[in-house]
Amino acid sequence: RRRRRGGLLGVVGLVLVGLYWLAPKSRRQQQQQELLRDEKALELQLQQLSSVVWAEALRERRPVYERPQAEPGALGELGSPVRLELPPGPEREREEQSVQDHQINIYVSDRISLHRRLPERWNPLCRVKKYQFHYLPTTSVIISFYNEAWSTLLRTVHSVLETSPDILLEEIILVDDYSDKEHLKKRLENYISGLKKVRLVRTTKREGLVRGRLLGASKAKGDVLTFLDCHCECHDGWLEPLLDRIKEKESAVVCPVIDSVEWNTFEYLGNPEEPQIGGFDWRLVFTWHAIPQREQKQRLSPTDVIRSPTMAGGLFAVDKKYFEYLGSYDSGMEIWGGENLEFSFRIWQCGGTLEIHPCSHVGHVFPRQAPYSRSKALANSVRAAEVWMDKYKEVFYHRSPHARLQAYGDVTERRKLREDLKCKDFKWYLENVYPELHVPEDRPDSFGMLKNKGMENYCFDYNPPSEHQITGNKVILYPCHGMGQNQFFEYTLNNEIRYNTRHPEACAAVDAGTNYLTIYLCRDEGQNVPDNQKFIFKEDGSLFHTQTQKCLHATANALDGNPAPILKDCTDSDHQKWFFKERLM
Ligand code: UD2
Ligand code: MN
Repeated sequence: RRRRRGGLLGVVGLVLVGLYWLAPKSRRQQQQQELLRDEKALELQLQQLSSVVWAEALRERRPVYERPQAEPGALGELGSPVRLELPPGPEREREEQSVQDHQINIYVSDRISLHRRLPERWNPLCRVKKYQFHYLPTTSVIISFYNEAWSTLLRTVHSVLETSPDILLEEIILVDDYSDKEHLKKRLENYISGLKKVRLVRTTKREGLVRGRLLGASKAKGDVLTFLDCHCECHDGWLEPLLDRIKEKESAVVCPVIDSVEWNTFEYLGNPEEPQIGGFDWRLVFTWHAIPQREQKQRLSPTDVIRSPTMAGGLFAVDKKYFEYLGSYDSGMEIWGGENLEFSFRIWQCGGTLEIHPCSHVGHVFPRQAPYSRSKALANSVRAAEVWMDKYKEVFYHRSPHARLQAYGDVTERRKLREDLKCKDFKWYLENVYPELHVPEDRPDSFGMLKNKGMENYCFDYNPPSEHQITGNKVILYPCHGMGQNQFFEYTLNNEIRYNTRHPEACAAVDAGTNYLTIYLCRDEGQNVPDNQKFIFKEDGSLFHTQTQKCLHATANALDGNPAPILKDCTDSDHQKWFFKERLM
C-alpha cells in the first residue's frame, strides 16, 4: 500500500514536471501558479505519507545524541509558554533579578529542560525533502558568547547535538569572549568534557563577536562554517537544507529562518508561512520585509531558497574556503553591530548570493533590551559605509550627522580587498539586489533639521509610536538637537515632507478637519502624491499646503500646549518662514 501511494505520487509529480516544461514560455507564470496550487493538494497526501518517509529519514540522519524523553508535565515542552506567576517574595525577586541581569527571563529558562522538543514550524513540504547525507559537506558550528546564562547556552549546545545528523556535524566550537561569570569557567569545562564533539576556546581579552567568531573559525575542521548565537534552539532538520544548498552552490551564504523565542516565557513563536527577508534603513539599521513579488516569481516551490538583500547576522552557514576568499570578517569591528550589513553588502557585491532557506528553522531569544553596551555599533557601521557604499554613504551620514565625527580606524585593507576581488559597486547592489529600497534625493538645503525663523532653535520633530510602527503620531516642534533621527526630514521634488530615517518611509499629511501634521506612509513609487501630503516650499520660505491653501505656522501653544507646525492663513510672519539645516553649527 505504501509503495502504491509512492508510485501514484511519482506519476503525479512526473506529469506536473512534464506539463511545466512543455508549456510555452509566455505561459510559464500561469503554470508556476498552478504548480503551487497542485502542491497544496499534494501536501495533504504528503502529510499521510510523510510519517513513513520521516521515520526512514530519521534512521539515516541519526543525530549525535538522541533527545531524551520529556518528563511528564515538563515546563515549556513543544515550545509552550511558561508563566510562573510567582507571588511576591524571594522567588519572585530572583526571577526579576534574572531579567535585570540578562534581559531574558533566565529564572524561567532554568526551569525548562535543556532537551525540550520544539513544535513543528516548517512548511510540511520540507519534511519530505530527501538529502544525500553521504555526499553533503560537514560543518563546524561556531558559537561565540559573552557572559551568557548557563541554561540558554547549554540548551543551544544540546539542541545542536540532538538535531544535527552525526555524519554532518564535525564539531561545535564554543568561543568564550572573555566572560567574567563563574559558571562559564571550570564548571563549563567540566560539563562539556562529557559531551562528544564539543570544544571550548577562550579569548584572552574581550574581542567582540567578530573576532570571537574568527577565532572559532580559525580552529574549525568542517567544510562549512555554521554560526549561531549562544541562545538558540534548532528545529528538527535545520542543518541539512543549509549544507545541501551550499553543496549545490558554493558561493551561497545561507541563513535559516529565525523563529523567535519569547524572552519572558520561552514560548517558541515561529510559523510555517513564508518567512521574511532582510533589508536596512538609511541609518544602517537592519529591517525585516515581506518577500517581494520579483523574488516570488523566481521561486517554483515554497521549499526553494529566498534571496535576501541582507542578513540579521547571527545565524548562517558558509563554505569555509569561500568565507576566507571573501575576506571572512572585518576584524576592525568591535563588540556588536554593523558586521551583518558589511558582510551582506560584500557577499552580493563580490559575486556571492545571500539566501534564506525556508526549510531550516532556528529559534533565537530576542532579549527585552540590549544586555550589554553596544556603543561600538556606530563606528562599525561607518566602516561598512566607508568601504562598500561609495557616494551613498552620504545618505547615511545625512541621517546620522554624528557618524561623521566617529573615529573608525583604518579601512585601507578592506578597500584593497574590494579591489582585489573586483567587487561591484553599491549602485549595482541597490538596483539589482534591493530595488525596493527608496534612495532619497537629499538635494542641497532640502534635508536635515527643518527650522523656523520666528521660533529660533525649534525644529520639526516626530516620535513614532514604536520601533515597529512609524505612522499615526503628530509632528511637533522641539528644541533642535542636531542628531538627525527624530528631527530628520526631507523635502522632495514630489512636494512631500518626508520623515525618512527609517523604513518604511513616512510623510507629513493633514487630515481633513484638522490643522496639524500627522505622519502617514508615503505613496508608493510611481503613484501620485495624495493632495493632503502636498506642500509647496516657496522662495520666501513658506510651506504652502495646496489642498487647504494654508501655510505652516510655528505655533507655541499648539498641541496640548506644546509647540507644533499648524496650518494658518498665509501671512509674511517669520513664523511661516522655514529652512533646512544639516548640522547644528
Ligand atoms: C543580532 C544578531 C547577532 C549579531 C548582531 C549584530 C541574530 C539573531 N543576532 O544581534 O548575531 O549579528 O545582530 O552585531 O541575527 N557576543 C560576543 N562578544 C561580544 C558581544 C556578543 O561573543 O562582545 C556574542 C553573544 O554572546 C551572542 C552573539 O555574539 O552569542 C551575538 O550577540 P547578541 O545575541 O547580543 O546579538 P543580537 O542577537 O542582539
Ligand atoms: Mn542574539
